[in-house]
Amino acid sequence: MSDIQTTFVMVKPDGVQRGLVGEIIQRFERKGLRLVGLRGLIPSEQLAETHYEVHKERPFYSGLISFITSGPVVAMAWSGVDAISVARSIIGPTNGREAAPGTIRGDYGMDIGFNLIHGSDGEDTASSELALWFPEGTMEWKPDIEQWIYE
Ligand code: DAT
Ligand code: MG
Repeated sequence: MSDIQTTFVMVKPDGVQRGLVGEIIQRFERKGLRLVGLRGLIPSEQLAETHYEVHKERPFYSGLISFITSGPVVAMAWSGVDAISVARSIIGPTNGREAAPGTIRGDYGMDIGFNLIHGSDGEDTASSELALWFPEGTMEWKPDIEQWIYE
């Protein structure tokens, strides 16, 4: 077993407001990913701006920052083999109308901005986002059931 990664996933304010936190967590758990961090918070402007710094020049940036800071989010860290791409495939593409059924955005989303959930898009963003949202680190543990997840 190789390439264990940890990725940052966040249920956005629309997902929390719509009562989808449990449903979303369940999809990651059932897939076999390991929950190593979980935190609920209303993000500060500074946190949101750092998180979305790469989009600073985009026309949707200020709307994105007001959306993300508008209410509670649930920040999570998930580990597993290739966890970054596995999480992105559970989440689906950015626009909910284009995302395939079976993905979170495809099953619950109709919009590009209100798209319920964030997932890191690569190793560099995963490590910077984890450091940003989990400054005290994540949980080191190995579930007993993992002997039945990976051969
Ligand atoms: P993703 O969240 O799929 O990685 P992204 O990194 O390109 O997508 O964009 C970050 C977020 O910004 C995205 O989840 C929703 C918002 N966003 C992206 N493109 C947008 C657009 N054209 N109009 C409005 N919001 C947009
Ligand atoms: Mg992105």
